[in-house]
Amino acid sequence: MKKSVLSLTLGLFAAAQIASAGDITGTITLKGTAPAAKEITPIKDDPNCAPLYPNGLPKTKFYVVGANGELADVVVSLKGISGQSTGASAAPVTIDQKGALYTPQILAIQTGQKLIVKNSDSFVHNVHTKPTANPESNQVQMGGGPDLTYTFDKPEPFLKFQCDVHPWMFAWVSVFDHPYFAVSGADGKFTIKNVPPGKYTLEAAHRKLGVQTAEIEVKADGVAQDFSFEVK
Ligand SMILES: [Cu+2]
Repeated sequence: MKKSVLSLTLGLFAAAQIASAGDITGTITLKGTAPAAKEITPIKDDPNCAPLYPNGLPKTKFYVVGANGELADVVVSLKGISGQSTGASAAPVTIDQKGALYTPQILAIQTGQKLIVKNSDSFVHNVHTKPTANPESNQVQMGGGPDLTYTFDKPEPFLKFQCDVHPWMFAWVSVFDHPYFAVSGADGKFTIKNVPPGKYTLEAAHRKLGVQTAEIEVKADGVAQDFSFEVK
């Protein structure tokens, strides 16, 4: 009796191992030299913001590239999947407004997932979304005021957030109706976890450098796929 329970347990364990999903990992690089980041000069004329930067103005972050071409802020996702959002039960994601900048500037969430927008500054921001598939919204948020919470019902790439008070403040939020996406980090690396084995089209999207795709097959132990973007 004990033996059969043990073998059943081992059998279930083996089945779980075989059915287990794999990770998609890779590194994104940039060939060529990205346009140089520019100082956000309007900050020096803003009485609230200028005092925050006594030692030099912050710069634009349209291209975040490492010393060896590692490219951050690329949104990597599986294409052709829909209706698999787990956003309602996923942990909320946060954007902070600090120093009159949005951090992070590029992020990705699921439909139905909470996106919390904080104002860590002592002055007012006006959070204005400019979606293409979801309803637009426009909300004043006082300095240190209560968080704003957003959810989006429809998938869309690079949904734009901007501040109407500080016209240099932007963030872009890609919304997916499935959990299979990631944003590359400062090291250019990304990991999409727990993808069921199968053949997929993998998309890598950079807001300025466009979109690339690759045909991949995810095995039980995952798959690696790199992307290389080029400055034209
Ligand atoms: Cu603002």
